[in-house]
Amino acid sequence: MARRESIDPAVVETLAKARSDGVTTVFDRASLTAPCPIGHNGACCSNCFMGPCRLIGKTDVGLCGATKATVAARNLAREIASGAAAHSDHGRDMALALLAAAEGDAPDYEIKDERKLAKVAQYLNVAVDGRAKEEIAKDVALAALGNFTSTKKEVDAVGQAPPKRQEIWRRLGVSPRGIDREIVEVLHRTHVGNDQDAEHILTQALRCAIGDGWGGSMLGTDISDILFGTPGPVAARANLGVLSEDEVNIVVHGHEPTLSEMVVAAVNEPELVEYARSKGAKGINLVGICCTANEILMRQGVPVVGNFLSQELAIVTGVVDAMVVDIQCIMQALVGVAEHYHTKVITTSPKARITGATHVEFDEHRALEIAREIVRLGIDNFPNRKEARIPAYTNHLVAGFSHEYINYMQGGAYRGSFRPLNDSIMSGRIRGAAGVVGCNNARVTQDDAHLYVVKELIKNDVLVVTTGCNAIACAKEGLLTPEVMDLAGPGLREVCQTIGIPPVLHMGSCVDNSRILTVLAQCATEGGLGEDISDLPVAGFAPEWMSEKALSIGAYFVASGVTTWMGVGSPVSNSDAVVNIITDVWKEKLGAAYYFEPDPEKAVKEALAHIDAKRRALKLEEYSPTRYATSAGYFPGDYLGSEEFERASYRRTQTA
Ligand code: BF8
Repeated sequence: MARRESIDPAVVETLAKARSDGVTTVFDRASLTAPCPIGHNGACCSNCFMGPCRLIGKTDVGLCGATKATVAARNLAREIASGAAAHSDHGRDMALALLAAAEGDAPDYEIKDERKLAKVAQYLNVAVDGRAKEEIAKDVALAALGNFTSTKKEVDAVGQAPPKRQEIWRRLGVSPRGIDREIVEVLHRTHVGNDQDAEHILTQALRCAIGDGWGGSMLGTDISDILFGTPGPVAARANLGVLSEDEVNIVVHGHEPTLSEMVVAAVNEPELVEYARSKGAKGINLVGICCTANEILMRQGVPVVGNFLSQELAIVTGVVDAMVVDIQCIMQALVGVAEHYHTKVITTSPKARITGATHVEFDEHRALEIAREIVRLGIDNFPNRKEARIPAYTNHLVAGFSHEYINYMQGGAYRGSFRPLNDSIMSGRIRGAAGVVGCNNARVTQDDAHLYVVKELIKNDVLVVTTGCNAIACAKEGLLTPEVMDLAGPGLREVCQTIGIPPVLHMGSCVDNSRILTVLAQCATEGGLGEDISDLPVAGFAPEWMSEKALSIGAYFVASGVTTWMGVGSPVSNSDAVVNIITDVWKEKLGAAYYFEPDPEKAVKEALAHIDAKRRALKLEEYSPTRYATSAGYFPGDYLGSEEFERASYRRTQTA
């Protein structure tokens, strides 16, 4: 039986259109090209030109003598470094934008959130009293940039972690000294003939990943909040049905909010709306894909077209007049797909061009002017539309759960804290919490594992926080709404109803996984759940990961004390020694393990057992699914009985 490609009906419908249009997409290429069986599990070493050496069969060392363990560890370390570089370079760009804004060189940006500015100033040791916000912002930007190139013992941002975690990092020698430095050191150590002890190599990979999560990514998130506002709940819609038949559709795709926020401003300008009308359109419809979508969804409520595997299909609808891309997760194939339709693919980053695309280079000093130019290109392209078909699928969602808002919603402006959440976990109303994040991967059914993991967790009273492409999968399925309470276990449901939140909280883009770190740090220091993140009954998941960024995120979750299950397959399974290091050895050293488990059902089972073990270690009430919210069988609202609940519960697709 052929593998099911996606469980998203909008994707299935549009994929059929692509095929009847003679257009090839990632789904077809996944059938045509199998993953390289040697590189896939860490058996290939291409670190010098004596190779690549294939450590398979009777060959268990490379020409230089590098063992299976060294090769698998070096490959994983390099992948983590690349992911950390991507997130952190994004963070650096946000710091440069803040600097330009503070110095008056980027007139279209402003310091929107002064409270956040003061908070970031505090952890970067920047004085605030009696100073103008521009002065503070300039010093914050310079201090942030200094964290990348720091020559100190450790970067300032790491001070956000619970004290006990910081001690562990110092003891193990993994506290990052400079965000850039740790990335460079991974590349240096993994050069031929250098660090050749798998555990030692992977210790440096941890240091690099911590520099990403608690450094580059955290700075990226925090500075975005300063410039564009800290998110609070917003309602929006998701899936291919958000595209419009009679308006100019501009799709922003990529990761950085600097340009996309300006596009939001431009499409609302009356002159441009009028210009769109002059071309026969009813208006301008701005929508997003991947993490730049998450950024402007979280702050502006801009609708989301889809996640990673939906990007080509947006063009296949025939109604995308401009697809505006910046950095990361943008398929080169977009240009070829666009040739079959009328879409203009516009690259904008000085760091990322695609042969055949139109390039309009973004410059934060002229941000709005460039955004207007890009929008005009889309409008000019509207009359070129040919045959179009938009699948009639959208779902409602609520997003915008920054850690600041989660704090606020548990007591308001004056009494906000993590106390109610901690209390709910301690009493067993909530069994634990999980971060479910990460990509789509064309080797597995799109969104299937994502939705299975999330639905199983909330059914078992585990509160879910989500980011990245998992968040978009949840949005498309309607899981980011209070209506989904029917699928939550009774204790979790009661808590969510009391606070007025869905059981699945959208916390933002992949860089915003740093928000999850902040929530974990606050839960650990609030009291009652131990003193460190590794004491908490929590788990991490990336059920459909594919990018190096996902590996870095997984590694910094583990380094922070969160046992994490990555789906799809293992990039290190060629070496039992490396598998042992990242699971048992790291569990011993860091209090958390890094698992690669392709079976999501097994992963959820293991994670629930892990959460229960953490509860026992904290001597908390034993979790019982029937203790809470069962008084006379009454649930406020029109909820399902247990039989219907079982029937409505998500069944994972069986794939052959
Ligand atoms: O940074 S989840 S496919 S879009 S890498 Fe990319 Fe993966 Fe999606 Fe966002 Ni994150």
